[in-house]
Amino acid sequence: MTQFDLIIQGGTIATASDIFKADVGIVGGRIVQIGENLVENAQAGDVQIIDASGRYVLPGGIDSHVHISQPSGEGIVMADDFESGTRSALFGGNTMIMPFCLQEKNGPMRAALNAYHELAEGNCYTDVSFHLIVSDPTDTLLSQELPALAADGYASFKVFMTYEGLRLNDAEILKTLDVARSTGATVMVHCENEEAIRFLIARHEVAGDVAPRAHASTRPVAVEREATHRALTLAEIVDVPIVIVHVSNGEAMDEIARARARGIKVVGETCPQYLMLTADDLDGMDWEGAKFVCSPPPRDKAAQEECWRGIETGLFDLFSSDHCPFRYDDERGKRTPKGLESFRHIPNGIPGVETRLPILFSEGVMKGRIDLPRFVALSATNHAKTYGLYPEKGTIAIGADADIAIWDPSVTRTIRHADLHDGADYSPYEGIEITGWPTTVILGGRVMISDGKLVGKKGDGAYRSARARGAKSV
Ligand code: DUC
Ligand code: ZN
Ligand code: ZN
Repeated sequence: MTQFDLIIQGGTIATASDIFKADVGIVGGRIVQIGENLVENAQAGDVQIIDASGRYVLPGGIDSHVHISQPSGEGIVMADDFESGTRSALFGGNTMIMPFCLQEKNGPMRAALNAYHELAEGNCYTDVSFHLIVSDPTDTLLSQELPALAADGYASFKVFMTYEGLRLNDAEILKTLDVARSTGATVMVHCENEEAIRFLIARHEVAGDVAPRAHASTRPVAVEREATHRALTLAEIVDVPIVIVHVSNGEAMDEIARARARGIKVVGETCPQYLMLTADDLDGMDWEGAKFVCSPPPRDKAAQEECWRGIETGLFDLFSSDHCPFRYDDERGKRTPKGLESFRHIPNGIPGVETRLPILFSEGVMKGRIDLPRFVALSATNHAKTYGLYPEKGTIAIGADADIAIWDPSVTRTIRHADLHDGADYSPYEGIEITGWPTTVILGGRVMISDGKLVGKKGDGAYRSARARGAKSV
């Protein structure tokens, strides 16, 4: 007989492969038993019991693409720090997020990482792990820092093909991919052709076309398709797996499918904005379109359907929020004075860490587009597998961390920013009707949200290191 700390009783469990009814027994923050009648067979004692009948017991969400407290240019401040960002994530059914640590130009990555750890330390409501944004691939970074960091569990790098001061050229991307190949790290790529964007921006500004809508017209599908093809080709040349992040349309998806057919290992990611928003949302009055400025931009209804097809068929492995929050009514956010003069200065990114999973559950599972195992794969399991956290994270199995979200499919809610918990002042998904919400969230065996109420504490979440590909779990 086992003395459990916590038993989740009578729920329907889903993993990325199965759905079954069983109880979950937890000891010391881990799942130790999955079976029938655990309460009846448990050793008497001080055990907490959660009745999950009528609800789904799912792995806590892992959002592997989130921006928190990231330096975003002069006079611009991100709306979330680790406290508000992880709190919001938790309310959205997540038990782990993976934000980005940005290397300063001419700066060592370690220094940026130490500063980032300091921001997170003691402030998190979920577990966190970090990706490293490579902005300055010096010889020292490539030959010494990144290999050492990958060995220390910082095993995913992000590179940008766009943005002044951030983008890498092809030679630099090749070198970074090569480090990933030798260290087993994973490279995430933001695919947009910077030269083409600059050309289009200049053309729009000359024509006086400077409102937020021009953000979408200067970053058309072709810009993303070309860069996606190029990134995949560079990975093919180096012979290393690659993650194509925030894919927004069918043409970029076709590039991924063709690359896979050539034998390239590609992980594809899409996000809620490409299922729920279109470029028309950038048309808002009084600069309100700025609320929807993100890159790549939302496309059209046909592209939304293509992205749904990728979700349904398995072309996409990851569904992430790309939460990158700026306040709207704020001169340090979307209404920065320079941004009011031209769309190209509007901070890029939208909030969504809390609404990612409710949107996928409601629009995907409840509307019959995907089943629960696919929801689990897209929301947690594949993130853990891609970034070296599986099987401790991302599944419900004996020995796994007891990171669990209990979903009530009968709850209906309308998304209102006033009800969310991030630091922004709007939601791009305001007014969308949702069916199903995570009502109880458990992190490492500790109940953090109970029937919709926060009962966990800041600091209950902690940094978790990942493993490079091929490294063994200890
Ligand atoms: N890319 C991201 O991944 N997030 C926000 C902004 C961007 O361009
Ligand atoms: Zn990006
Ligand atoms: Zn992002």
